[in-house]
Amino acid sequence: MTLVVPAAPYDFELDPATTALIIIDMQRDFLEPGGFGSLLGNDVSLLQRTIAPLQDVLAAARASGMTVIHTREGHRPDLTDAPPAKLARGNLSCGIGDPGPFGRILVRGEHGHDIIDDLAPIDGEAVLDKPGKGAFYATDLELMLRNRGITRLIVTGVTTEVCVHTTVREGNDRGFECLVLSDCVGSYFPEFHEVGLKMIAAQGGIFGWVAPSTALLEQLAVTTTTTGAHR
Ligand code: C5J
Repeated sequence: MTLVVPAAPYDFELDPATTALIIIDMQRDFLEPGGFGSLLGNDVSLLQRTIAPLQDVLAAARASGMTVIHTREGHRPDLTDAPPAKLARGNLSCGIGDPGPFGRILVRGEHGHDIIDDLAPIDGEAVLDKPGKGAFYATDLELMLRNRGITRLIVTGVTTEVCVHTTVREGNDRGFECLVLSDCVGSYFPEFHEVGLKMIAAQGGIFGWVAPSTALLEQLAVTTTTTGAHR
């Protein structure tokens, strides 16, 4: 079943059976007060505004049978997968691997590294640990998507101009059609968020499409009420 979502720069067509919802890095250390993000002086409320719309999208995606993939940015406890340049960047007194308020910063298995309770994955949803900003770099994301016949991505999460943008660019170069939901992505820097979204849809959709979550939800509601879940 093809759904037509009004979007910029033009309608985005998708079939839930061949589309994946990608939820980027909705981790405690980025979103919760007192975590790594706020330790760096950021206002985490700018990211928290994405949670409620993303909960609605996640529920609708689950109901439609869409593939759901959650990502987490972080590293092995021995940091062997963290480039020295990434560890050194920023000259931080409390950076990656150091003990932080929610455990070691961006280290797998630590409380702060995990996904916030409001968007906790359920059985059957892949959780993809990524060492970089992009979800395709040094992960098996492309393999999972191709094996499932996925051609389109709904991209959500944080932060707009960093991990979301990098993932959209990586996906676009691999031939995936990406729709970014404007209210389900967020940045500590509102101006980067705004311009980041414009960059995606500019030039006829140079990296992809942008739409508010309501535009997708209205279409998904039609499928679930008329046909029930797809799979
Ligand atoms: C950052 C991310 N900003 N998930 N990570 O370092 O965007």
